[in-house]
Amino acid sequence: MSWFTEARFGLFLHWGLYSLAARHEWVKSYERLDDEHYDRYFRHFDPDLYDPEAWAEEAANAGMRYVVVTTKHHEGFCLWDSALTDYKATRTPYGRDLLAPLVEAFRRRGMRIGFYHSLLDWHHPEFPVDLYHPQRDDEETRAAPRDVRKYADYLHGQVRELLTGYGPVDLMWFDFSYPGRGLGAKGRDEWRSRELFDLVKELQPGIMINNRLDLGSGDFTTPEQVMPQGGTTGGVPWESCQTLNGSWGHDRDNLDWKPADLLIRMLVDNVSKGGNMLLNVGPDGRGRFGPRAVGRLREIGDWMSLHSRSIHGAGAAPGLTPPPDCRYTLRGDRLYLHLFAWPLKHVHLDGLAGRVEYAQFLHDASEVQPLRVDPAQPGHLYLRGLPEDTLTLQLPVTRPDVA
Ligand code: JFZ
Repeated sequence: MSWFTEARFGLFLHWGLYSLAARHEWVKSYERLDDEHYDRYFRHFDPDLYDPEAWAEEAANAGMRYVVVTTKHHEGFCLWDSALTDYKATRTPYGRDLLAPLVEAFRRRGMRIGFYHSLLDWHHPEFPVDLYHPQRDDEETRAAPRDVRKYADYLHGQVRELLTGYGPVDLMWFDFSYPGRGLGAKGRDEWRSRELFDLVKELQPGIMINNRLDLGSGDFTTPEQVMPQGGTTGGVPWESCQTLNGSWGHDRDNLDWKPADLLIRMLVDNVSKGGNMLLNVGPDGRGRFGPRAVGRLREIGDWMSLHSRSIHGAGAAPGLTPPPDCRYTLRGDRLYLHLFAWPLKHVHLDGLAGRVEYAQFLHDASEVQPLRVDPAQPGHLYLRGLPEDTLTLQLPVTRPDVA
């Protein structure tokens, strides 16, 4: 599983019928759309511009090393040609399997493959109504009780298909459990999580499974849209999943886009705490990433082309505290200092005096000289009195890596 902590940066893909509604992947639940209404997205699903090679290229250029794709989200629609349902891409106007070409394209780029699979299913007739379900508790549902065991059989059967039909799968991302949360609560008993976990490991012995099966931490944990403080997962690998704009599915009118420099700082912050970042793109109904997503991926890629050595294979620097607005990442014996804000002329590094052989900027390999306090120089008066173990580096007034 060392590939996972080596990779540090992955692409999350949320793509399904909700991409046509283009107002959040929870639209069916939020707006309580019934099956008949929601069916319009199924009947009009035809992503004619779908080009997984182009997606894989954008991801690779951004420095991403793995992909996690929604094989099925809560709406129940399947991107692959499942034998267990007709609610799948092959029965839409598009008429073809979407998953196999995606897996091939990303594999060809050397990327690891992850499958997101929703435990919730708002389409399956045996999935018991619960507080999230678009069809809430009513006379009709009480008259025709649903059998969660039958749904779990379907769930296990589909996972078997996914893990036998697409070659090696590196990661399984189940979503999500809500045990003991009122009407229709679901967790390990309903999903038969232990049995499912064992099935996954039997079919793909090398696979990593996330922590949302209600079985404890899993092989890795998945804090969502927050920045963990680090050191809090007790040594379990972790990955924070993040959106570009607060929504996972394509969300046309959303204007809450994070700028690329923030996304880069988020990535650095994750790695400095020993975690991964899984950054989401919600492709649109024609199968495109959209200009705002592409713009950000390319800006991240520009940065990664010069700085990926501080990300891939890097992690936290135990025992070292960076200056304010800075982060450390450590890779072997190389320590990387990330300056989120540019200080005036000097940066003071506690505890590093005598421990650094040589310092340079990463983007152009130019030397960064340490400051040696010269008692004869009046300007240095103000720098005296720094702790003995502090290493002070001299910086240009202007950040050198920008035009
Ligand atoms: C879930 C999904 O509902 C959502 O649509 C998206 O796919 C996201 C990646 O995962 O959302 C969750 C799941 C779990 C929690 C919060 C949001 N949680 O445990 O707090």
